[in-house]
Amino acid sequence: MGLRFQQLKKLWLLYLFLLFFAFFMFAISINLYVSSIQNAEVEPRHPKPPPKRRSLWPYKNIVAHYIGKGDIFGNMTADDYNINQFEPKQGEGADGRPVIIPPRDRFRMQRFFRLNSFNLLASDRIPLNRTLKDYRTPECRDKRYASGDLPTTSVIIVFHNEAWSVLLRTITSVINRSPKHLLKEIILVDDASDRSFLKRQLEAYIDVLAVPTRLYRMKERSGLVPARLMGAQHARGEVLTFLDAHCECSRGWLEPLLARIKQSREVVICPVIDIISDDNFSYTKTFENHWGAFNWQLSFRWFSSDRKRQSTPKPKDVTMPVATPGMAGGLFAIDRKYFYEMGAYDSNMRIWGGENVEMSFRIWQCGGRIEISPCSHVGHIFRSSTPYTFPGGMSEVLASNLARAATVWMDDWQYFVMLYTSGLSLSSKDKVNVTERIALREKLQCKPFSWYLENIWPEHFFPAPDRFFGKIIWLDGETECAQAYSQHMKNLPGRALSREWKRTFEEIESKSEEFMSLIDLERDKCLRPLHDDVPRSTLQPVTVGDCTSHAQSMDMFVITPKGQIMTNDNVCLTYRPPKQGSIKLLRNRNVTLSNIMLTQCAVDSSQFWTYDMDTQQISHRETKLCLTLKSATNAKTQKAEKVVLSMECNFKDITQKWGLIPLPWRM
Ligand code: UD2
Ligand code: MN
Repeated sequence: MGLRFQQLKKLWLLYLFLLFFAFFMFAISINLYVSSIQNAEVEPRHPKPPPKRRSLWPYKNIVAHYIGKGDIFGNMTADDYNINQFEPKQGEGADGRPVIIPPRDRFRMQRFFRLNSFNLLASDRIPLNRTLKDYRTPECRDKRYASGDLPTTSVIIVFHNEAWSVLLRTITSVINRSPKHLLKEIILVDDASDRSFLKRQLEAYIDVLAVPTRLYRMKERSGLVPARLMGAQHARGEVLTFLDAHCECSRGWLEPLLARIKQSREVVICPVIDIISDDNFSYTKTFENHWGAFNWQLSFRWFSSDRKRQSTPKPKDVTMPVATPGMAGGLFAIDRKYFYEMGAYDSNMRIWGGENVEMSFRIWQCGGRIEISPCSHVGHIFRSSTPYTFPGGMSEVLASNLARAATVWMDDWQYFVMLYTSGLSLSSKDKVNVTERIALREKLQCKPFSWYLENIWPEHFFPAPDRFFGKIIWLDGETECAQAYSQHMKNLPGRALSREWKRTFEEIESKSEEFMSLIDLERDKCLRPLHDDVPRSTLQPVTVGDCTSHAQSMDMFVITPKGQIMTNDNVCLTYRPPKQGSIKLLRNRNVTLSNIMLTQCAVDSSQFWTYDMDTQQISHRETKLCLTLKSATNAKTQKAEKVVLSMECNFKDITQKWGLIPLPWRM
């Protein structure tokens, strides 16, 4: 009897153990599955400005972000979308602090993250009126605005399937942190959401708010442009202030915007966009001196080189706005009548993307200004993937929006964008009908795109008539291209001039067809970053590799008449000697530590180069060292790789010979 009981007990224990083990494995596999979907395919997306903290390099100022594609919701059910789990906890997220999800909820947290591409559980714990710090500088805090004199505003918020707590926290922050007499109304436009809590429940909620709040609904999913246009139509404030549906306005955000428009109605004014973490909802202040522009594919980018502020009696008044060539797009204020005089928006832009490019070019080229006010701080949740569907296909929609902007506003440069942006081609132009927008450009007598580049964005890294644009190939002496190129350059008359960029550009231009026809993308070796996928913010070593397009177009270069060698995203070829110790290391061990890097452009002697047509060498102007191709061992992988360094020049050295092969960029 005793024996049987013992056996039974063992069996039971075994059974329990197996049960537990099976459950454990199940949990792990689900976890892995969830995270694998979250890291699904990616594509370029809107960047967030760098937070205000010490960075490793002075140039660490661009943060790229990516869009997720494909099956967004996986195994979520309608109940999951429609349930509203908002349950605020006193003091949670106060002063913009992060929210920590208790371990028992981690699984649910991951699951619900995918609904909005942010941590919904974290948001659902934070009260709608959580406190934030005062993120303004002392100078901004001290500034007084004749508040009685400022124009009134309608705040317009469009949304598609926004989370309840996030949308309502946006609205609450607008109400609580705007002077009541300036806030005429809040206008919500629902771009055909299907979440059930955004129906009657939302209507009932906004009915009793302290500020008149109206809700309009799009009949069918259209995109943020048609939705904002609908909101603007119903607005009665003198100024339209647009916000994304996942923002938090901080103290004193509104007055500086309205004051600037009061001063000049032709200014489109943006706040500084701070970062609300998509992960824990902490609020992080960003730099005040940021400004924006676009890369070769017209994606918005932040930059931080110094720019002049609006002139004032006081020199260097840090409360004055900074002019910005581009706007991020989501957060800005504009005089209502001026908005319409300037052509509102291109109403044929669908879903998402491109409208900020179009508006940036249009406002500047047609006589207005775009500025960022350092005294106005609004937080925005930057996400690393898009949580909603893209009717019409993400790349198709984006391509069409961008083609519209480029065709209307970019003159010669439209071809450049269409040639070198994936999803676009020269025929993209024929697929869009922009007659009305071109008529608008004529009516407003807008300036050409060249004027915009030269005057509004002189730091730009696009090709231009007085610049070289193309590939820099290594003349290994063997390929047909290398031989023909060297032969041609050697036989030039007037060698005295052979080191002037202008003269070089003319020579290359005159031979462009011939050089272009010679290049063999398979065999020739092009100058390019050592890694394909490195983030734009770091220093990248340089190598030579195959000439077929680099993922970020960084195998193509623009050279300015002053000798800066630039590539996409404001990245420049830079002489940067490694620290003393590392030079020794370099000599002894032959590892990948180069004194040549690709990093953020700056007007700095480390970034000026000379080309000698006679010897086909590229040398750093200050140190007179020549670009040289060397084999080195990667310190980490121990693999041999080719790295570009700068070394003593020797005109016989075949590893120092470079050819400039132009590429077409305009018709
Ligand atoms: C940025 C802008 C955004 C817009 C976009 C380019 C900021 C902080 N955000 O991307 O405002 O200019 O670049 O188009 O500058 N929405 C709809 N219907 C849609 C898609 C979006 O109503 O079909 C709403 C959405 O709910 C949100 C707003 O439009 O409130 C902007 O969308 P987003 O947050 O996905 O854009 P974001 O911040 O990545
Ligand atoms: Mn947004």
